[in-house]
Amino acid sequence: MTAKRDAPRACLLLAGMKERETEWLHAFSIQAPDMRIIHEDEIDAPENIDYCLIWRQRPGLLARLVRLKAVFSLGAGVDALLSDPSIPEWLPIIRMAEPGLTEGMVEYILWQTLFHHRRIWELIEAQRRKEWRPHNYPAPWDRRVGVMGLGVLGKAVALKLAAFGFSVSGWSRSAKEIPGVLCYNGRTELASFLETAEILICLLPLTVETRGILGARLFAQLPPGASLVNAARGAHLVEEDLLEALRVSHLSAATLDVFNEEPLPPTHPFWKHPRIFITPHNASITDPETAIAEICRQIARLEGGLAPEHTASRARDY
Ligand code: NDP
Ligand code: OXD
Repeated sequence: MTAKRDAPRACLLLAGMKERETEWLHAFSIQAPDMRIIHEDEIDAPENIDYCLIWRQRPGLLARLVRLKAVFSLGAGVDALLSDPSIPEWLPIIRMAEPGLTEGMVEYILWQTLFHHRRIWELIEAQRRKEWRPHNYPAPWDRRVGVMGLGVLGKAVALKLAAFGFSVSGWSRSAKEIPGVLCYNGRTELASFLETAEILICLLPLTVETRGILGARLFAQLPPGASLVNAARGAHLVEEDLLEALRVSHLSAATLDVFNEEPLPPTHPFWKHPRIFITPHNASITDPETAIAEICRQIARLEGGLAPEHTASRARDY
C-alpha cells in the first residue's frame, strides 16, 4: 500500500462500516495521513465534518452534520441512501466507482457465467453418485449472455464476457454503443433483449422502476432452460416466481448473491434448493486501497470547485 502525500486535509466521518472499520482506518492512515478520520461514536463537533463515507447509515445521522459537502457511499448501490428522507436534497451522494469493486464483479460474473454455461452442478451431482457422465455444452460464442444494466459494472462485465468469446447483449435505460455487445434500451426493447438471454445477469440499481423486475413476466420471456445470476439487490427478485419457474423447469438454475433479507434466514427455502446457488452478498467488495485513491481524487475535485463524478440522481432514483 503506498502513501498518498497529496491527499486532501479534510475531516471525514466513517459511518456504518461495522466489521470493516479497522481495515479502513488503517488504510486511511497510510494513504491519506493528513485527513482527519472520525468514528461515528466519537462525533464531538459535527460542524467540523466535511465528508462522510457510509454504508449502513443510522437514520438521521447525516442531518446533524451541518458542514457536510458530500457523502461517499461505500457501495455502488445507493438505494438505502436515496430512501433516507433526512439526507438534504442538495447534498451530493457519490456512488462508489473504483477499479477494485469493478474487477471483483467482473471476476464473479465470469465465474458464474462459466458455471452456468458448463452446468457445473450436473458434474457435482454426478460425482456424488459416483457416476462418470460427460455432458455436452456449446462453444462460448454459441452461448448468449444478457447483462441487465450497462453502467460502471455492467459495461465492464459485458466487455469481459465478449472478450472471453461469449455472445453478449446488454440492456440499459439510455442507448449505448459498446464494442462487441448488442445493446438494447428501454422497456420497448426489453422483450427482444430477453428472448435470446440464455444466461441472464442482473446488475441494475434498485429503483422504483426495477424493484421486482425479476419476476414471472420476465422469466416467461427468457428462452426455456435459461439461468439467472442476480448480483444487484434482493428486491429485484420476486422469490416465489423464481421458485415456480425452477419447479416447472422453465429456468434451469440461479445464482443469487443478494436477498430481500440478509443474512438469508436459516429456514429460507433457497438454502436447500438443488438449483439455487448462494453467495453471501460478496460478489464484489470495495477495496480500501483503490477506493481511498478515488475518494481523495473526488475530494480534490470538490475542493477545487469542480462537480464530483458518479453522483446519484434523485430524479433517476440511482
Ligand atoms: P450504475 O449506476 O453505473 O449503472 C446502472 C445501469 O443500470 C445503467 O446502465 C442504467 O442505465 C441501468 N438502468 C437503471 N435503471 C434502469 C431501467 N429502469 N431500465 C433499464 N436500465 C436501467 O451502477 P453500477 O454498475 O455501479 O452498479 C449496479 C448495481 O450493482 C448497484 O446499484 C448495486 O445494487 C449492485 N452491486 C452489487 C454488489 C454485490 O456485491 N452484490 C457490488 C456492487 C454493486 P443508463 O446507463 O441508461 O443510466
Ligand atoms: C454495493 C454492494 O452496492 O456491495 O457496492 O452491494
